[in-house]
Amino acid sequence: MQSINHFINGRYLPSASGVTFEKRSPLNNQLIASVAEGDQAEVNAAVDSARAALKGPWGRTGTDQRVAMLHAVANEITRRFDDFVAAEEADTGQPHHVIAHAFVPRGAANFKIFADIVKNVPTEAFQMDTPDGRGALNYAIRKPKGVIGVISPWNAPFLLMTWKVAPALACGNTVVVKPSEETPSTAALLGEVMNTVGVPPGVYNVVQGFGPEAAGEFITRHADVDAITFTGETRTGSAIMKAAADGIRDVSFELGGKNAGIVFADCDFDAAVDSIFRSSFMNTGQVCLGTERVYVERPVFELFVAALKLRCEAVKYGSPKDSQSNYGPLISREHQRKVLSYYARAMAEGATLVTGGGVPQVPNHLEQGAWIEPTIWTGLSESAAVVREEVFGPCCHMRPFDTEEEVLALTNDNRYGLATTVWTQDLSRAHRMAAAIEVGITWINSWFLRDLRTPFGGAKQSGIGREGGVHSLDFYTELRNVCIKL
Ligand code: NAD
Ligand code: 6OD
Repeated sequence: MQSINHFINGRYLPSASGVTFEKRSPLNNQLIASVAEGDQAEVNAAVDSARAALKGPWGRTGTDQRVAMLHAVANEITRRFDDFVAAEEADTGQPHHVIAHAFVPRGAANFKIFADIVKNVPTEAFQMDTPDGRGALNYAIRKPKGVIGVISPWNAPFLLMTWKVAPALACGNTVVVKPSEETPSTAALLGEVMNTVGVPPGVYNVVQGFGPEAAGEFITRHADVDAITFTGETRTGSAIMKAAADGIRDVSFELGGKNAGIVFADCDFDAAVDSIFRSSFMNTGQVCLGTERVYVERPVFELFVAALKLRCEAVKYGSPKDSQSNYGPLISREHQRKVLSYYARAMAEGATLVTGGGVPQVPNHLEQGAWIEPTIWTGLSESAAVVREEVFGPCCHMRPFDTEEEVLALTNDNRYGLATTVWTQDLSRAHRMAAAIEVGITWINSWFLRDLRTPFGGAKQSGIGREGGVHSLDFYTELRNVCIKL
């Protein structure tokens, strides 16, 4: 069994208290790691070391050198690709192809893209008139915000953590990261990479542990943390926002979603089935951008339901090491209980079960894992819990629609506003829909196609702020204006 420690000031350390917690495999519930459980002492040490690095070598590192170091981090992640894949597979149990093709490569890409953006993006300048006719020049400079608290979730741990850490470091900040208690491994492993490429101690710190009244909350409440970037549940975002109010600290939030997939009858049917299957069921439905509400134009509704059902019934449950498997478990038995309670609620509220709805038969050695069937319902009203609330599991409710206005109203009638996919060959309609849907990201005839230069974030209760491209610089730097009288 592995031991996973904090990474503070360039060193791996246990908790001062000696307290640890268990990390169990989602595949079979076996104990796979003992993880140091961080408390106020570890948070204080990590924040102090982050502050010292800012005042020390990191604060004196020029942009070129920082950019080169972050490229080296990306290259080292790529060199140690198999280690990161193995660590993420152990923590999440997700299929090898998802982790090796979608999630881990993004870790390296995050470091490269933000290093390049910081190097290449100019700041603004304005010349102005003055009464004496000599004028003045204004120009903006960017300064790191300071010590950034990074609180990240378990569903795509390495991708989501580096999506915050990379721009923070590229902008010259230091970070204190609290990975999810469910997925401690890749954040810990990244410390080795930082040491190998010579990132100074204290620039990247990791405190392992829990959220409320624990390491996560202590980071968000620490007076010397200058800003907090968080990905996770909307409810947690609300708690963190209250903590950040003390000291008026800035926040960037990527929160929950209840995303709609909208399928018009004129779409490329096979491509739409393929993509909606991925968006609803990839990563066992544990994707914030995933589709849990599917609206299909009536003429193709029955066909679409049947096609998606077939895809669900063909999944192969198994461990990442099994090359035949293409479908993993949920993150934990606790999350399995939550998702199953939604499955029961859907039936109690009168759903018609198209497929799934329970725990699948898996080989004996996996029986204790957090397995769950991909599930489709029809026939529920829009007020049903699984139509309104984020389940964060492999499930969707499907409903037919007749008009563009109707599906637009259904789509927007939700407190979340993260992402939508629209399937149609009619370009004018696609543009109309994209402009009217109240979300941060609309994909037309695609899903999860990510250009890291684009703004990413949620509308309504799906988030605050935008990250990605230059938008990340707006959060991770303080933009100052300098006005020179000429
Ligand atoms: P979560 O909110 O339970 O936990 C996220 C992180 O916050 C964990 O590290 C946890 O320990 C920590 N935490 C919990 N309470 C805290 C507190 N009071 N103070 C400080 N830290 C605290 O979320 P999760 O279950 O890990 O992740 C799933 C959720 O994340 C879903 O709602 C999903 O939609 C959302 N998510 C959103 C995006 C996005 O980009 N919008 C991306 C991925 C996941
Ligand atoms: O692609 C990204 O940058 C991103 N934040 C993806 C989020 C996935 C949610 O599960």
